[in-house]
Amino acid sequence: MAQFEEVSQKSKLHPKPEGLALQYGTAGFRTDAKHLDHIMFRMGLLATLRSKKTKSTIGVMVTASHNPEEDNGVKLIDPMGEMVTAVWEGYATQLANTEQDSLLKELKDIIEKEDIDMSEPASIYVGKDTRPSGASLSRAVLDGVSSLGGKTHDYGLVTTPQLHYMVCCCNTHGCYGSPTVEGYYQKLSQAFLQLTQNKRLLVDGANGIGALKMREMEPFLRSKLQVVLSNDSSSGKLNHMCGADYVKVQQKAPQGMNMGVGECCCSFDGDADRIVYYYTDSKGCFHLLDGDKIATLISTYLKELLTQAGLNLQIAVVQTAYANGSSTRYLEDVMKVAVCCTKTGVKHLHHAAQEYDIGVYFEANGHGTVLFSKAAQKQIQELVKDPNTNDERKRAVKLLESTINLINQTVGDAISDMLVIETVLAIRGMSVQDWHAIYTDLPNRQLKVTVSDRRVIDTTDAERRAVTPEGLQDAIDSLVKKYKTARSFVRPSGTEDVVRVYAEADTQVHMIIMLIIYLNIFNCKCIFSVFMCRK
Ligand code: G16
Repeated sequence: MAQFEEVSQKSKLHPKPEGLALQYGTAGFRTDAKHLDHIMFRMGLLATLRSKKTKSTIGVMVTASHNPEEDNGVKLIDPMGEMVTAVWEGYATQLANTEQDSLLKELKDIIEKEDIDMSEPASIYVGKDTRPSGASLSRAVLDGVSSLGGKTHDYGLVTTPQLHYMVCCCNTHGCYGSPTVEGYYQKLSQAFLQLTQNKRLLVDGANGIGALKMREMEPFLRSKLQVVLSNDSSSGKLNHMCGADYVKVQQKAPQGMNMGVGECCCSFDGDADRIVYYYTDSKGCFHLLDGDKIATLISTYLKELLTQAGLNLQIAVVQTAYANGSSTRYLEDVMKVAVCCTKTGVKHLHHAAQEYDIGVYFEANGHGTVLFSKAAQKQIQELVKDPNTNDERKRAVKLLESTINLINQTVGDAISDMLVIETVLAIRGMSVQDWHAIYTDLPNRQLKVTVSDRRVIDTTDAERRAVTPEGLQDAIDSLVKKYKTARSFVRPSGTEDVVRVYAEADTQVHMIIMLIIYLNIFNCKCIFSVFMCRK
């Protein structure tokens, strides 16, 4: 077939380094950008097959999100804006790792297994973040798509959530919004303007795409939100001493931000799909409001509105093992909402959240959103139109309706989440300090440790227990039982070549002792300082 002839020819321009093997990890492929050209070409091929199979537009985002600037990566986006399914993640890994001379065979195997009609058209949306390697890598994606006869729309520089949104808009034929960056700004800003009063916020753009897009969006917000942007991409390095991952892991403010006492601040990550909030008090203490606090704030607000509107919809919060124990206890015991725990990776949280009328999902690192089932949205819309609804119920249900429009339901979105948080704080008349005081986090810390092969660690129970290597979990258990409310786990990262270690305990001192013993268990180098703890 002529199509395969073209794949064969073009693939020679994107050769796979022999022996190199990469895995479709927590959020796609990620590694040093110089190893990725063949992966991009092949993901262009795979996205084209996925598009033909689903008869829908598929997204390909070239980004390594929170990783250092030298890395890059790629994520595939399914028709409704969600992450590609696990089966296709498997195909992605197979296709990425097959040697050059068996590429066509591998491609044909996928076509046969999935019974793909190759005469179907294919449409792929492509986007990239601001990494210098993004331009040539996204050209490799386009090459892959065109060699299988697919059509592309190259959006150029966009945030990851913007591309997810665009894919969903296209496949719902405009029902979710217009598939343009301007359409995204208009949808979110219109909902925001209906909901809130004038606010001021310090935003750390991580020297990434989120900063550029925030600037573009500002006119749409008509001064209702005065954004003071730092790490705005004009000079500093992407994610270097700034951004949501740095702030969350280091538990300190980013460099380059001029924070006044008590001022409300937030940080995006490198592709603007995560957000964390923070402030410094009059004693100079830094206070972090991470994904757990965000989930609590938003779910409390939604629960109140449901009660006021008289709607009987089930609301649940989805977390991961990284969720602070205090947040889980608060949600279950005080707020009485269902809480469930999944493996790390928004793809897992997203699927769990789809099981509820309203699923609020946030990883502690600030990656998350809220999903409303179709039935829940229908009930809300019907109640808005019902002439017999009294004023209090009408107000509540209208707020719910506008909040839905403010949320990017396709994936965690720093810009959308920021607008939701600002709205909730304004409507509930809360300061960032009031929000922080809802519950007190247990002292906690996350470390990255390097080991020779992180894949020797296998986990179970939503990554809360290590199955291998033998003896590791026993060592953790005997350590944890010495301290009150202590909890700890270890898991291999799916985006970096490190092992992540998490510990929390009733006091800062206990938590630090646990981590020091941990380092002995691993007998390896700690990348981040254990002692850079909060005051
Ligand atoms: C990605 C995923 C997140 C995950 C994070 C870290 O975030 O989308 O769900 O929490 O990686 O994953 P791991 O601990 O496996 O390295 P991002 O913002 O980098 O795309």
